[in-house]
Order: sequence, then C-alpha cells, then structure tokens
Amino acid sequence: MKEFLNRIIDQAAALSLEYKRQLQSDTLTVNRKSQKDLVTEADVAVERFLVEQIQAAYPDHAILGEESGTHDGNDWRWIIDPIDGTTSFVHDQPFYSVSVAVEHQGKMVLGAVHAPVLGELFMAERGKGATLNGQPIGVSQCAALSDAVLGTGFACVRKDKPHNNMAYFPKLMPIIRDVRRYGSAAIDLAYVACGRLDGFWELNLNLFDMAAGMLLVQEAGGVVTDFDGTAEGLPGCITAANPTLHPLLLAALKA
Ligand code: 2AM
Ligand code: CA
Repeated sequence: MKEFLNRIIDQAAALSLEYKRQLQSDTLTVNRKSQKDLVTEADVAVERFLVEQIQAAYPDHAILGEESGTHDGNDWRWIIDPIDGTTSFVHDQPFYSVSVAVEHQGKMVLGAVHAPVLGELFMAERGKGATLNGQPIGVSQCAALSDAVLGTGFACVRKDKPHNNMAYFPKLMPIIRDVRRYGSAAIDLAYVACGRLDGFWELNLNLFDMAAGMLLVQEAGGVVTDFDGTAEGLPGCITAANPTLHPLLLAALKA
C-alpha cells in the first residue's frame, strides 16, 4: 500500500505541475469557494485522479477528499487534499503540496506530503518512522521558544471566525525567533517533521489539511495536539513541536 501511495502521489504531483504551466500561460480557470477561498481546475483534476486510482485499487475503501467530499466504504479511509496551499499555487509560489493519508479503524497509518515544485516527498508509516525523499527525518532539538522558528497560518481569519489567530499571533511573535507562513498546513507539518520548523500552530483547519502531516510529525518524534494538549479539538486547532518545546508552545498560547 505504501508503494501504491508513493506512485499515485508522484503522479498527482506531476499532474499539478502540468496545470501550473497553464497558470503561467493564463489559461487556468480559478474559481472562488468563498471570498478568499480559491479552487482551480488543478485541485479538481488532481483529486479526481487520486480518487480514481484509489477506487480502482481498493474499491471497498472509504475516501474523504477536500473537493469531492465523502465516498463511503469500509474501515479503511483515504484522506486527500489535492492541493494544500491553493493560494500559493495560484500565485505561482512553490509552497503548495499534495497531501494523502490512509486511516485504518480510526488511526492514521500512512501519510504522504508531496511538494511538487520543491521536488520533495515526505512519507510516514505508523511505527516505522518518517522520510524525506527516502531518507529518515526527525524533529528539531530546539529547547527554548526564544530559539524557535514556528510556522503558523491564518486560514481561520478568512472564515470570519471569532476564534482566530489574531489573538495568538501577538503572544508568540515577541518571544520566538521568527515566524514562517508558507500557506500549506501540510508543508508546515512536514517541515516540523524534518526540523526546518521547530513548531507549528494554526486554528480551524480541516482533517484533510492535517491528516498526513500529523503522522509525519509523530513518526519523526514530535507531538501533535490541540491547544489544550489533547486530541479533543483535532481537527481544528493544532499545535506541533518536538517533545521539549511542545509544552512551552502550549503554555505560551494559553498565557
Ligand atoms: P487549502 O489551500 O487546501 O485551502 C493555510 O493557512 C492552510 O489553511 C492551508 O492548509 C489551506 O488549505 C487552509 N485553508 C485555506 N482556506 C481555508 C478556509 N477557508 N478554511 C479553512 N482552511 C483553509
Ligand atoms: Ca488544504
């Protein structure tokens, strides 16, 4: 199943790059789900490709896709975000990814995040660690918020939700080294997994934004919880970091 996932996510990544060429020649159709929430032909086509491949290989499995919703099935479920970071994709920036996770009986067992422009494939298998382009990866050793570079995002603000990152950003920003805002939660989590980011927090994410990235962080030795330090608020509010930094991040968000 891991080899199958590797193959279809490579193909999905290549398909997204074909659509990106249309973007550069100004022939790609971009629609709006809401005022700021974009969807392109690429999102729809990449998801359609992945769903078709999965249904052909595993006809009994369930699927949850960002664009096509729920496809019923057995206790295996594939969770797809065809283009995480659609705004980056539309603006011809490299930080978008294809994210696919496999859940069995409610537990994430496989996760893959492919950043096509960057040429990087992050994969994790429950109990077997995480890799970047086949090489083992681990979370950073950073032990103090003052040394930490953290990822975050502001998707929640787009939804006009009252509980949003505008309350948390000013708490963290003065006490950490710096912030990065890549626009793809899947890439943010993959970067925590390989130690490029020391941690990540965001609010109001959906399961398909986080599923593969959560397993990547866990299999790379990191911790993923909601803002209360449990899994109760997941998906939604998420924090991720190495085991030393994670409680410090939670405390700073609560302060
Ligand atoms: P997307 O690009 O697949 O929509 C960036 O902060 C993260 O927020 C990305 O994972 C992005 O996923 C997600 N995001 C973008 N718009 C959103 C919205 N309206 N609601 C929830 N999440 C959103
Ligand atoms: Ca997404």
